[in-house]
Amino acid sequence: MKDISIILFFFIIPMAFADLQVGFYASSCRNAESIVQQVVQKRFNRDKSITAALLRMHFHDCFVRGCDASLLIDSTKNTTSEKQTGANASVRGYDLIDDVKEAIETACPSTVSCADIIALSTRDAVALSGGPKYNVPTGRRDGLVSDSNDVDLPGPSIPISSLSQFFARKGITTEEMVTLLGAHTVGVAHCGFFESRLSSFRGKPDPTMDPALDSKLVKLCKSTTGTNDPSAFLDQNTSFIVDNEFYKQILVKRGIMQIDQQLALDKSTSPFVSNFASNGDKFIKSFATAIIKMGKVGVLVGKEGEIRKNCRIFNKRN
Ligand code: HEM
Ligand SMILES: *[C@@H]1O[C@H](CO)[C@@H](O)[C@H](O)[C@H]1NC(C)=O
Ligand SMILES: *[C@@H]1O[C@H](CO)[C@@H](O)[C@H](O)[C@H]1NC(C)=O
Ligand SMILES: CC(=O)N[C@H]1CO[C@H](CO)[C@@H](O)[C@@H]1O
Repeated sequence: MKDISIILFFFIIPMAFADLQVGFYASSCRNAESIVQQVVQKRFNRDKSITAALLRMHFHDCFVRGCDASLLIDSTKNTTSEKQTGANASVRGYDLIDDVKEAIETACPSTVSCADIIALSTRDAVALSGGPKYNVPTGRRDGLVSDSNDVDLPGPSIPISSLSQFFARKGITTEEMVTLLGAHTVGVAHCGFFESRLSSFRGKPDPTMDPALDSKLVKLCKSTTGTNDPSAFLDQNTSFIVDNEFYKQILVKRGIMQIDQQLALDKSTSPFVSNFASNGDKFIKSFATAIIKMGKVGVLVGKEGEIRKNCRIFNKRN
């Protein structure tokens, strides 16, 4: 009995807690991180919105089954994968991941996971956009399941208390949640996600929205048609820069989505918002720490999962 517990302790337990590590590919694929950086840089040069795309992709991947690239799997005739759901609708950047994967497979076949490619690409794009430069622990493995029924992400009108509970279930504190939502310092939201806040919809102004912003968004969303849903920058001032401007904007009622505006109003989150708004360096440092932590949620390591050859398709099994 004693022997068995010793065996369990030294072999099984360490496997279960096997952790990610910075430089995981240093010997197996020496250039992995520089290849990722080059492809991301190339894309960024012609499309600065790639940073927003990757941040959102990273979040949507990590908060369904864990950061296992399950989001990248395409649906088939028989299966509906994660990306094919309302919540994920409009997650973009899949083609950038394909480009990185192709470059990496050429250098080191079947070595670098798609899950790590998401984390590394996001890191590089954030740095290019004025955000923090940080080391990303790697060693994630790619998941073997992608099912649209697993997707249970909150919408933009969820109350803050429920939002905190949602993040707490993944081990993320309320302060870290406020930090992660600082990702809304880049990128856009389509009218469909904030229209219900507008005076045109409510018949009267929303007292939590700057009237000038309301007028601007009413005009924008008027042009909505069946297939065309216009979008607004989530950070109305420095829309392509990863900085603390998002927090300053919500303090002056210029948040686009309800969830963003509520961060500045709810007692449980407003102190963090004020703090980040007045301390840009603190936000930048905290954002790096929070993204690294998000990137560890529910990861597969060791011999779990697989290293996909094509990020959109599970490897063939015999
Ligand atoms: C549970 C909390 C969150 C909710 C309800 C939420 C909701 C949304 C919604 C509705 C959009 C607009 C999508 C569109 O119109 O295409 C959006 C965009 C975005 N979200 Fe969030 N979000 C949350 C948390 C996060 C987190 C944690 C991150 C990253 C760390 C993130 C990053 C982004 C980015 C960068 C965009 C812009 C995407 C683009 O330009 O394509 N969000 N979010
Ligand atoms: C789809 O489902 C059918 C019937 O269950 C099965 O015969 C077929 O092999 C499946 N195709 C794929 C691509 O999984
Ligand atoms: C926009 O951001 C810049 C740089 O952070 C700041 O100096 C300026 O006051 C901001 N303007 C508005 C209208 O918020
Ligand atoms: C990229 C992608 O597959 N998006 C899907 C998200 O969900 C909507 C609604 O279910 C689909 O129409 C999109 O194709």
